[in-house]
Amino acid sequence: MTCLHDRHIDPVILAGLNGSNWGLDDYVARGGYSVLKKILAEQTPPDDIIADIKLSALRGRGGAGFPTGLKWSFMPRMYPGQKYLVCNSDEGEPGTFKDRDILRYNPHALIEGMAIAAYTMGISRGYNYIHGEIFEVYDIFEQALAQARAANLLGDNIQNSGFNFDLFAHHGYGAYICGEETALLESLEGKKGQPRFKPPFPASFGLYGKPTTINNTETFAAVPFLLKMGGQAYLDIGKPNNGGSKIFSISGDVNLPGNYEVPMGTPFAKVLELAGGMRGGAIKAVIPGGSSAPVLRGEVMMDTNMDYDSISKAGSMLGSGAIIVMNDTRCMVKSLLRLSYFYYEESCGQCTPCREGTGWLWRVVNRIEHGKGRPEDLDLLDSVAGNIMGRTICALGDAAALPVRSFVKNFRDEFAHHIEHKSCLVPTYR
Ligand code: L3W
Ligand code: SF4
Repeated sequence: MTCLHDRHIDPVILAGLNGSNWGLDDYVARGGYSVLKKILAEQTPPDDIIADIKLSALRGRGGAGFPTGLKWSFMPRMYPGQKYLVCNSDEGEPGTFKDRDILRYNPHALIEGMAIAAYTMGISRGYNYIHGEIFEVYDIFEQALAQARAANLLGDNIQNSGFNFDLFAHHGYGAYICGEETALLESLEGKKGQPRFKPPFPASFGLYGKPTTINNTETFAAVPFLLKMGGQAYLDIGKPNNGGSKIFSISGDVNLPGNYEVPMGTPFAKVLELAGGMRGGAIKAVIPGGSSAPVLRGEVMMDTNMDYDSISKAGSMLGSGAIIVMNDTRCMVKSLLRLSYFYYEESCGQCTPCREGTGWLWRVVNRIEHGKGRPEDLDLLDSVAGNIMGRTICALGDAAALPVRSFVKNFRDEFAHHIEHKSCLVPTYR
């Protein structure tokens, strides 16, 4: 089944989904598992696989954009004990809804990608941690695992190659912070999901203290296609340092919100066009990479391409590729109020700047929105945000501070109007 709102060009990860089934037969009919079978039959040297992935410039699709080949090369090869492979399907970033579609429509691409990763890094056990509020896709993934086991694509002596790898699904409970990789590991171990200090990184101290490689769902799902076409061809889909295609989840004031898989480096204007263009007003603001990424003015985005380097040059982050579009009827104070509350609510409370600062930010934005703002509040917001950034255990602190700073910087007139006139500069706001 395909979501009516999904429209794709040059699809790779979401390939073959329109009208096709997520099951094993359809995946195999589309050429699925051929890369894993070839690697196992030929006993491809792991270094060759890592070299191809490095060449492709595949970067982590969960938010940080860390080079995947480099991450895989961190895994100690000769480690005598258990090593783990973990997929982060704990998709919870406001605006992001791509990983659930991979699990819903193409779960075998993820399983094949993880099996290839496990072979490459010499890992025999893996987990897929799935966000607790997504039920339907959890069941689909469990069924896909059962299909793969029955076809000897998981388990012992896969395809008579001597390679063993089993993979299990784990359902979280819906806490946003468990998408942070070390909080996810704590939760997977059965503990409270709170981030650990890094370093040590999971590559050396991961699940149960063992070497662990964690990648995002979309990253693993890209691997079979990448290796089938070769690293150079995959790189050529995108642009240098930003290889391949990327799924963008586009939401907000557009006519056709949904997931769009396009080559990395596609102009934002083209993605907006695929999503049916603006709805209900002219473009005013865009958050280009999930709610943790700084908001940009619409006119800046209309001149920007969707890849890590271009978005970073424009002053924001590509993040997980969630594009939130706002038209000129939206009040930026009210929009920030909702985001601030989210981070306040989701802070795990371990570190003081985040625990206290996120609530402080929310309270100040709340009083501005409700006509009780003070002239000094804009400087106060900047100061509180600045005192959170870089002083916390995990990235949630920065993620709470960055939207505040960027909303106030790019739409200061709206905040000042709220404070001075006790009313909204956007009277048509719904
Ligand atoms: C070994 C080193 N490993 C880095 C690994 C590290 C991790 C990856 C990236 O935050 C961002 C955050 C959110 N030796 C290493 C090393 N690694 N140096 O590389 O690490 P890092 O620290 O750059 O990022 P992170 O802590 O993973 C992720 C942003 O993504 N974000 C979040 C979206 C969340 C979702 C969701 O729904 N759950 O999508 C969106 O923008 O703010 O900045 O694996 O171990 N020397
Ligand atoms: Fe918890 Fe916030 Fe500290 Fe992250 S920054 S560990 S969410 S208190």
